[in-house]
Amino acid sequence: MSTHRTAHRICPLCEACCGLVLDIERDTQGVEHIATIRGDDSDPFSRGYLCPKAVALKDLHDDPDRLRQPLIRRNGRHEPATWDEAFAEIARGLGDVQARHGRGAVGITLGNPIVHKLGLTLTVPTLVKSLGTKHVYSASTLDQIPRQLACGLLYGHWFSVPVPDIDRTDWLLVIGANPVASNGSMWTVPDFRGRAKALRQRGGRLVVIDPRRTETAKVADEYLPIRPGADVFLLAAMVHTLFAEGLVRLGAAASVVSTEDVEAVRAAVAAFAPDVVADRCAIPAETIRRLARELAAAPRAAVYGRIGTNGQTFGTLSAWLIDVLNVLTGRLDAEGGVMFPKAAALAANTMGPPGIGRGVTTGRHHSRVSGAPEVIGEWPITCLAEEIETPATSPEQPAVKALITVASNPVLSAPGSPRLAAALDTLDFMVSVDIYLNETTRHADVILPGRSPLEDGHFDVAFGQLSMRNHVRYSPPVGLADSGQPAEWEILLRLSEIAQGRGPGGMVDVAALDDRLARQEAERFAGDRAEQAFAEASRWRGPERRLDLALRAGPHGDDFGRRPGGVRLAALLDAPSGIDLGALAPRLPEVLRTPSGRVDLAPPMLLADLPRALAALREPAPPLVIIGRRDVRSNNSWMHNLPTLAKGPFRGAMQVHPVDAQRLGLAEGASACVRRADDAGHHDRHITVQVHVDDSVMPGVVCLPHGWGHDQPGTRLHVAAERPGANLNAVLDERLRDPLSGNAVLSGVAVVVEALSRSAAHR
Ligand SMILES: Nc1nc2c(c(=O)[nH]1)N[C@H]1C(S)=C(S)[C@@H](COP(=O)(O)OP(=O)(O)OC[C@H]3O[C@@H](n4cnc5c(=O)[nH]c(N)nc54)[C@H](O)[C@@H]3O)O[C@H]1N2
Ligand SMILES: Nc1nc2c(c(=O)[nH]1)N[C@H]1C(S)=C(S)[C@@H](COP(=O)(O)OP(=O)(O)OC[C@H]3O[C@@H](n4cnc5c(=O)[nH]c(N)nc54)[C@H](O)[C@@H]3O)O[C@H]1N2
Ligand code: SF4
Ligand SMILES: [Mo]
Repeated sequence: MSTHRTAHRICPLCEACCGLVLDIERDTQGVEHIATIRGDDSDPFSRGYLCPKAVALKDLHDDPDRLRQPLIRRNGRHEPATWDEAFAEIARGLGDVQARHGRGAVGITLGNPIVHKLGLTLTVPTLVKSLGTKHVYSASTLDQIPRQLACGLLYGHWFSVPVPDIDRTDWLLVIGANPVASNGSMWTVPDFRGRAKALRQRGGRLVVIDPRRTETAKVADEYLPIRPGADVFLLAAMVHTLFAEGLVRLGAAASVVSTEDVEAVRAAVAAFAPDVVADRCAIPAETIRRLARELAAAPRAAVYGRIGTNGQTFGTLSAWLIDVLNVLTGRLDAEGGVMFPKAAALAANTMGPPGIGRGVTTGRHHSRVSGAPEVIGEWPITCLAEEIETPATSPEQPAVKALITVASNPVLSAPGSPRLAAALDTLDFMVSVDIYLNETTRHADVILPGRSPLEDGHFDVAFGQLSMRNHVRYSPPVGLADSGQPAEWEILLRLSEIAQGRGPGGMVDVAALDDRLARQEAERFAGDRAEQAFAEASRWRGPERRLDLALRAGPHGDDFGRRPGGVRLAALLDAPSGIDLGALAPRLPEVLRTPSGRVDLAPPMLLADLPRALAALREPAPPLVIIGRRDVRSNNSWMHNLPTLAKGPFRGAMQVHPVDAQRLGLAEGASACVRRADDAGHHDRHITVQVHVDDSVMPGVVCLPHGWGHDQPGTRLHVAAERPGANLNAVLDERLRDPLSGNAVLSGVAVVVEALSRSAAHR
């Protein structure tokens, strides 16, 4: 007879961080497998919500293509190897590059799943430090770095990002985000749809601004199409209206925003009157003025923008203007406005002296070829290809000769991917810490597979800092059959020892290194109680031990016994659905870490970028541009191999407005060639797409999701390869960036589309 048990699990697949309950069945042979996955109704944060991806955790755990053993490339083929062989090969390959080109010649790329895995989150910094390289690249520069830069300048830390207090607001503007499909980003908000419905039921209003009538737009009171890339103009014009109509009212922020800064903002947007920007935005001036008035008049209101506003050449300016709107209408730090979460562990804005700090700086060094400034210690990932291709002219500034990729797939996720793929083939050595043999890792000499997320404990370090309600949750390993693979934190510690020249992996004493790191953490967090704190935390190892120390030292922690009843890891084990810590509460001025101790509303770096926007405003908008999209059954580049999600209609088609379809001779299901408008002769940059005629995109805009293109030779993604789709980033231009943050331009790039067939070439 089979028996059942349940396991609680925070979903690691997106930023909503839903609490799940797994029903685990033990069959007559004594083998356990996942029977069902459902939302955890007792979870105080996600309240039972889940999306279709949660169920695919089972597919991921069971996926026969998911690597369980290291691979070493021999004679162009990836062959299974032992862990000792793999680490020995890495010690040889990396050591060789370091000896010949210097330590700085080893680059690293860091991908999105890192932030969803505790072991990776806590250990990646150790690996990066051990490399001693400036060649650090991550998905941040394809994503949220403009938002982090704007918030860093205003509030003093990269991770002090206010989020809409959705459950108490009356008016919410969502611009360049589609939380019904993406489930929220830089804003951990499970069940956005349900919360939006509740907002409307209590008489509130949801407005969506997007070039596509998205799933979120469909649940809104008002939808306004905007021409891609025009957000900076629209937002500046809304700020302009607040000043022009005397609607500025700082509210709670009045004591922390200087009059000089407010006046500097007024002057900075003077040229962006609604009548001036309306045509470029494709939004009437009177509508722009009305939006500003509604925002100012609502009892409680918030403006939220996400990747649609970040992935632009004015990404940082747009991110900043969103905060300016919130500040100038008294929404910052106010209930129902945008508020700062108070995370239970590891949030910089809960550590150190409150209310003041060092602030943020950028450009401490610049990339070798394009001269892009470092931001948060990184260069733009769209610079990686040129940094590999361009030979070094001095030993102080090495080219990338070896590369480590950690949970990153830039060959599909970064613009200019064919160029990057070609560059990867010229590396002297490449290692990937990844779970698949895919479009990027196929270039690696050695692949080290991380294990199934269900084998590890889970805690969200980043998303507690972005949550719409304060809470704390931890999931222990689910306890299915042991794969025998090392944990990823062990893999990364071995790599960091190898990078320091301390021998092949077999020789490295990972346990001793882990002890050392935890001891340092105990001293940092527990001070004179470090010895006891270390001993108590040592019932765990690795990330859990460090997490316990951080929780106890955190703002809700037990302060190592001084605050009985406070949070510690053992208490979380006793609360499998998590602990609610209440609605967001005001945090000004304590949350600030700016040198001034104020909200620096008018950072000179941003004011200096506005003339560039004004110049762009005078240029005509291109006739046809491409934008991206997300689908709830997909996640960036790597979930197309999971059968539960892959089945059903093809989700990688390019949407074309009927008017454009007619003009271009494109029929439903036909195939079309897409290339960049300015790209003469780069044949590898043409992609062939399947057309879907759809009036949800505005005329002049075509829409294709990123993360597809699973037709590369030498990969092992059997399900994904059946319907590979086309790689949007093969068409986008790696040279287009936001100069302040280094973020890639992912949207609004001019393209040419030509019909290839009148009927469906592929499904
Ligand atoms: N055109 C366009 N491009 C975009 C975007 C866009 O909107 N438009 N969005 C951008 C954004 S926001 C992001 S975040 C990036 C994401 O881009 P990346 O950071 O490259 O992340 P993914 O595409 O999610 O690929 C994740 C990689 O990690 C591996 N992986 C998955 N789980 C694990 C694990 O548990 N352990 C390990 N070690 N590896 C794992 C997968 O096999 C895959 O290789 O894409 C960006 N690219
Ligand atoms: N199902 C699913 N969920 C995901 C992901 C996924 O791939 N699939 N990825 C995760 C990741 S890594 C991230 S970063 C988040 C992103 O979360 P979101 O930012 O919500 O992501 P998108 O759904 O791409 O929404 C961006 C919106 O911007 C619009 N847009 C494009 N260009 C412009 C423009 O110029 N102006 C304006 N105003 N809008 C524009 C697009 O049409 C799109 O609707 O989602 C996360 N969640
Ligand atoms: S929305 Fe879906 S993928 Fe995201 S955390 Fe919840 S269940 Fe997981
Ligand atoms: Mo992202």
